[in-house]
Amino acid sequence: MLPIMYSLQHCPYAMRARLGIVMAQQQVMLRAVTTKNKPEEMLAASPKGTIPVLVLPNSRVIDESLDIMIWALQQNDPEDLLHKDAPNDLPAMIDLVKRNDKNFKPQLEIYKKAKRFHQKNEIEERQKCEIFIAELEQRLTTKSLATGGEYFVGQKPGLIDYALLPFVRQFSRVNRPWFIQAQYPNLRAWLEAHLQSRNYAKAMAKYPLWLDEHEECLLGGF
Ligand SMILES: N[C@@H](CCC(=O)N[C@@H](CS)C(=O)NCC(=O)O)C(=O)O
Repeated sequence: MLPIMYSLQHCPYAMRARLGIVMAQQQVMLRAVTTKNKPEEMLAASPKGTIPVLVLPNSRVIDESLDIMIWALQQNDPEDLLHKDAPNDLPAMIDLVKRNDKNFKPQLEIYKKAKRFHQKNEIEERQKCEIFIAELEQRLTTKSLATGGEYFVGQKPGLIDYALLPFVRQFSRVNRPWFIQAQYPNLRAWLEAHLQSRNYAKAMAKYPLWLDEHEECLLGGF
């Protein structure tokens, strides 16, 4: 029996969880849902009603996207995204993900809204987002000079890349003409490389809605 994962196509948290599953080469049965029509089965497993939700065959429920990633990579981590030989890296990665979720993501929502409704505060709200974006750019640049590689934490790519990818992508798409010429060349190159990768394509494969067709589909595995 495979784990079941409730997922939402463009939700950045669900994207993060799917990326974790793909990078860990795990297999789950994916149930594509919408926020307007959450399945009873999902709410019974996780009454707080956020997506993604992973239900393991032993009935354990994991309903935080970062925890789903960590669970998947603890099963199998072929690219050592948990950096097992550098014990300080995982706490540093988790800390950065938490700052993304707690500070950057809410500010990103304000920026998106300002742009969508042509509010006067678009630039001001974008600049608040840029505090985090500039930190990411700086991390890539510093690492690049020191080690010849471009990493957020430690000496190689990690869980952090996949945990932040959907959010940086959202930011880049709010005002694309601006982002393309903004002073974040390393972050732009990092983003482009990921968006063109096979793993990203796998994690973004489209599934029919589970409620409509009661059809669940396999995600991950090789
Ligand atoms: N902290 C949660 C956040 C997940 C989350 O907020 N997902 C959104 C969709 S992108 C959601 O389910 N919102 C509830 C709703 O819209 O009803 C996680 O990391 O999994």
